[in-house]
Amino acid sequence: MAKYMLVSFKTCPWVQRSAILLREKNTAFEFRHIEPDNRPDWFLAISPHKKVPVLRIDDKDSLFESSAINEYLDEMVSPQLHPKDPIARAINRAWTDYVPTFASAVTGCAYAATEADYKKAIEQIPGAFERLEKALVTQGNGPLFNGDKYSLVDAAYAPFLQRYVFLDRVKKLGTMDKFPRLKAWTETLMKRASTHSFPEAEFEAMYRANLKKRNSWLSQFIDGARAAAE
Ligand SMILES: N[C@@H](CCC(=O)N[C@@H](CS)C(=O)NCC(=O)O)C(=O)O
Repeated sequence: MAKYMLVSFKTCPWVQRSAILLREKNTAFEFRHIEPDNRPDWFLAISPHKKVPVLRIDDKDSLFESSAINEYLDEMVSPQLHPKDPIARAINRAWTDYVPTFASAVTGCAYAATEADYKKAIEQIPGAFERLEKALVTQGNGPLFNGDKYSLVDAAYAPFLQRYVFLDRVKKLGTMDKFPRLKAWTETLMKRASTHSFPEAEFEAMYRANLKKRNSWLSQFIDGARAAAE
């Protein structure tokens, strides 16, 4: 069994995707958290873009980019979660490739500096949700992306669906209520132990602290809003 170290910033959603996969595969790993503002030289030497995640294997090889890491882990560690059927696999891969666009549509409002920018940012959310809702309906009845079997697509979206839930608690958006399959999928993933790298209330508090520090328009609402995971 290989020795894995996952290099991380505590609240990074891209790291979380790989941590989720390692947990889904019951694979032991060292979770090494570093500070974004103080990236050590040993990390800079193994991360070509200076980004997390990096998966260090047997103190020898270093992989970067969460999708590449997750595909590698899926090839190396059973059970294989990517579908065996080539068509299903290509469709899964295509939906995983949509995550960066989905993530910026759904969490972009957290970075808006003014109320006008916030309003413009939240206009992006229904379109992104609708695309995913249609994909979920095409895929079947859930509760996961491919039905009963957990997949790389579930691991890829879980961190971003979780952040939408956090943002909705800071200032009510309510957009997900209009997309029942997406809502059910999100609830399933939020309940799943593998989604969580930290106790839920602790993690939501970390997320809120980052949002507050960012001083975006949304930051002003944090103190008044209750975190449901508390
Ligand atoms: N496409 C990358 C994104 C990774 C990423 O953006 N990581 C952020 C932290 S959440 C990072 O390391 N940012 C540091 C930087 O941009 O300098 C992946 O999927 O791994």
